[in-house]
Amino acid sequence: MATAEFVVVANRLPVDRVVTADGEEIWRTSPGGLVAALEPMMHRVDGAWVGWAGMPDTELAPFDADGIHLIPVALSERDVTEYYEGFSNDTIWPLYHDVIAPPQYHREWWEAYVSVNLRFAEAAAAAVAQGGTVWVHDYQLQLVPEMVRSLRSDVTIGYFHHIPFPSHGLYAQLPWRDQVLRGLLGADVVGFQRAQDATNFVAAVKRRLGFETKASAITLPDGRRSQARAFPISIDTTPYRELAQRPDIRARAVEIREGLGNPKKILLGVDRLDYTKGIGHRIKAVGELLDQGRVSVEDVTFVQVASPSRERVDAYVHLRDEIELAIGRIDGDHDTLGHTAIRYLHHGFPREEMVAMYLAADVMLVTALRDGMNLVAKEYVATRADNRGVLVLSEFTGAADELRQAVRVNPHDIEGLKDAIITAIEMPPAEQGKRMRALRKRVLENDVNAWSSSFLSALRDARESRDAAGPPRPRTRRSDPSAEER
Ligand code: GDG
Repeated sequence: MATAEFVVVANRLPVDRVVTADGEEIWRTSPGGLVAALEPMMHRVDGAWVGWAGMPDTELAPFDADGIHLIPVALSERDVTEYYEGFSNDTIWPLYHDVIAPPQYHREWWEAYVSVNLRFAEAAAAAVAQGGTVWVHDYQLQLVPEMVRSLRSDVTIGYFHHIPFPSHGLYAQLPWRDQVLRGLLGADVVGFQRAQDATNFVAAVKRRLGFETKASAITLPDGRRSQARAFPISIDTTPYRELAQRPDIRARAVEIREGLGNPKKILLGVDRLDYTKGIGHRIKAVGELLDQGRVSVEDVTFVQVASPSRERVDAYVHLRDEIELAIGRIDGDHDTLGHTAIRYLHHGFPREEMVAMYLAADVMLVTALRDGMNLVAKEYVATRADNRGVLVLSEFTGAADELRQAVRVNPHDIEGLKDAIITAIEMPPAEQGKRMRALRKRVLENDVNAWSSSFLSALRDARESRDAAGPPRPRTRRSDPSAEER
């Protein structure tokens, strides 16, 4: 029965099924950027979440977990291969991250993407109450906004894109480029991380579909309007601030330092093991600093947490081999029995342990080659109530638009990256404090609640202006190529 006033649609439900030590099967909140961003809001509003439970070939009835009504969408093993690992993670992901890895274009992957998107759209359309709101998330579901609209013209639809939207020169490669734009334009508000992403989208719409655009506003041929704007995502700062104050976690940070042989400086990287994150560039820079004697293994330890990700996609299998070979060589050349140059951890950690690592880290290295936002940068800042520590931040992250007082780097420039690492290692405490205070002000004031409130308020405005304008009226313009196509 369609009763939910507010429906979130995302590829994954915000839970994982785990078996406890005593054999009991329970649902546990799963890690990841999107869940971290939406979980606090879902606890506040009376809504439903449509998504995949993470297990292929499993039909599940809707259920409640932690006060959230969850509506599972079933995916077959083949759907996972073609829609998720294929089209989402091996076509769209590399294309939208500036073709850092070559995107694979396969027609059968596209067909799977269309049919799975329709399944999500049907589940959302069945769940949402009359006149309710549907908020669709991310690049796996770009066709869902238009599909929901065609099934339920009474609802307000928002879409938020967590990853970059590329310039037209790259976007134009996509064989299904016009269909994807039309899919997104089903939303009343299309949200992006950075102003540049929104600009790229509006330019693609104008160029490919010939629709009328004015700044962030797009007018469709039926007279309906869609807004494309930036809403930079953030984190729920409360758990990070609270965990960072806990005596046991502070003690754990000291223990981590001791376990590393009490180096003078600890450098830290925390990423999913993904080729967009620039882990290889970071390792190369640290390796060269050691080779050149600009840092010593006794004084500086680099800890790299690389949580396992997309392990069945070829590009990720190769990346893991490359990273592990590079680290093995550097460690082999520089380690002593008491000190490790690069401590590499290829597994996930509980949030408590992550916070202890953030507290132990003198320098946080975020060197992504392209990243929608990068929440790790914001998490590090949120934990540093001591106003110590230095954030080295790639210009190619969404976070760089906001976190201006970080040490900014172009990760492709290895010499520049090495100099930035040295600057961070040597930064006097007063300078660290000045920068960290400004970074903390920004992150604490613009948290995930501010993000979701501003997106939802834009959706409310869109609904009000739609109601005021009345039902859409078709507009035929000779110059509209979409009209010719129809
Ligand atoms: C996508 C976009 C955008 C990582 N390892 C562990 C762990 N994590 C947590 C981090 C952070 C999250 O996962 C990763 O978020 P990021 O933003 O850094 O990156 P993506 O996963 O690529 O996220 C990105 C984001 O969506 C949100 O819109 O910012 O640009 O690519 O929260 O802390 N958490 C725990 N253990 C780990 O080992 N507990």
